[in-house]
Amino acid sequence: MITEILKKLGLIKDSISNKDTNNQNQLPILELEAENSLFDFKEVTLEEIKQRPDAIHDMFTGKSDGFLIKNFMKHEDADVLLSKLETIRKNEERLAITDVGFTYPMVFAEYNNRIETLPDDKKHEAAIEYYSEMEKFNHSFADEYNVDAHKIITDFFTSIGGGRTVEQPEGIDDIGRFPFVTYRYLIPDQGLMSIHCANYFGTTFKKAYAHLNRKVIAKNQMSYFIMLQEPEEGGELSLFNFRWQEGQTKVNPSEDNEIIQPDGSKTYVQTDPKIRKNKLKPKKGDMILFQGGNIWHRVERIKGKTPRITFGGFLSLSHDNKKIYFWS
Ligand SMILES: O=C(O)CCC(=O)C(=O)O
Repeated sequence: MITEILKKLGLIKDSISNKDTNNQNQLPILELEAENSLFDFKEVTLEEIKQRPDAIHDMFTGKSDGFLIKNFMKHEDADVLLSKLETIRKNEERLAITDVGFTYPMVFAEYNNRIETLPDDKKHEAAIEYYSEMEKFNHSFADEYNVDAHKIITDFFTSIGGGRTVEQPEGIDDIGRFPFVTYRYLIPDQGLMSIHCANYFGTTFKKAYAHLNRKVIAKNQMSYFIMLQEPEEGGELSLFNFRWQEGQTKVNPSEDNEIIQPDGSKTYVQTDPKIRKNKLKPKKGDMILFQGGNIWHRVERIKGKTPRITFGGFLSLSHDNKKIYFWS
């Protein structure tokens, strides 16, 4: 069930499909990396990005595409978060398990999709339970996880938030909050996140996004993630010189090659000679913050024995432009 939902959300794909071929009669993948940077994407230190006090708004409006922030998190803190995750994993504490790994806690869109399967008279109660629990997760994170990641990330987004306040969106009936983060664990030789962008999810899974849209301008939302554990090989973030257009879709969320255009024509990212990508390879402790709403992107398949583990979510502005919301 959870696997199906994550497949629907495109966070996982069938492990048997698309290893080294695309779906055009099994042609070899020709996907090419550009030699130059295709984006206004900067590698910066924490001090350097703080010289851009409205960096979040700049990404939202398209003035900038993103940043790789070196050494955002101390290795000791990343290790503490990893060891806590290991305990959670061993105890199998409500992991959102997929055929390529798991997320923890459950991402809001997945939870909302699960709620849709409940009888009508149970939906509201279940939503309230989720947002209340997630508010507790946010508040107790420092004590439970021994790293105040909630404050570290909030303070950082405040420093580049153009004077806006920074918080999590409120839940249904303003009860509880969205989770501020999720761990994303991808297992070796299977883990990948097939090509996606948040605007695609937002328009494809309207029900799951309905409440979020009331609070947040979800269109052109940004993504953030911190690399906690690098895989031996693969797992790069590929950004394609291919942007979201209203009406684009995929045959299913786990599709990794074919994008259906608004006029019904098809673009094959793996073989289209006009399409290029930049691959970004964050190191442990680095944060990537980018315009994941409209840049089609993929987390490349992992190789080797080490799982890839990231810690991240999404961010955008409130409708009155006074707040930055971040959630997962
Ligand atoms: O957590 C990650 O590594 C990838 C994040 C991503 O693809 C996204 O935020 O859309």
